[in-house]
Amino acid sequence: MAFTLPELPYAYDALAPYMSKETLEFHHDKHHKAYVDKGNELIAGTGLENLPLEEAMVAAYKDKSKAGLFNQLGQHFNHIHFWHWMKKDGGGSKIPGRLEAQIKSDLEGFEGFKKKFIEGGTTQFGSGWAWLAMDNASGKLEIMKTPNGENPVVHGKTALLGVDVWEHSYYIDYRNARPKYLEAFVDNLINWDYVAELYEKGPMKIAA
Ligand code: MN3
Repeated sequence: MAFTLPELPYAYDALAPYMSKETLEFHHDKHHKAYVDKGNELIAGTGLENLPLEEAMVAAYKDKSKAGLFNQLGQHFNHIHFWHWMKKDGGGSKIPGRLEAQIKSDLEGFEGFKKKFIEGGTTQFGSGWAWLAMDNASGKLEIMKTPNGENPVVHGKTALLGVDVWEHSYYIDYRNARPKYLEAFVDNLINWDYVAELYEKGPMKIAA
């Protein structure tokens, strides 16, 4: 079962001016496509070919000889969700009820979330991601940052929201101003309905 590049859930110009058509064309059509193509190439003959993406990704992460494969599968997973974590006229503090209540108790509300999430993305040195994650054991919400293609899933947590802080995600629109990109993401792009949908599903169980 080969991995395939999903289409964007909106038009290429839908997120402008916060994320331009040019950024989405490069990011989706070139970068995400390369992870899919390289992932399909590297997974051949590993015995992981027939697993669902999430299981193959965790298995590749645990096997250090498969670090190259993990990078592609991690990034494929991250980007599948990343496109849905944004929408036109998104962002801000209008968060669906139950999720809002837990953000209030675990992260000091929207303002606490925003501060920690932007701080996570800003201080991730080099390429990587910042996350709103749920710990699978405690159910608690937390902010994380990870390098390269890593994500909360490989650390036993559920990824509720992630922001790509690789330069390819913001350099065309914001140049080196990563904090400005992160602020625009939080204030104008987050698709809270999709975040809430993942939240309501609860901890992501991955067969080991
Ligand atoms: Mn990317």
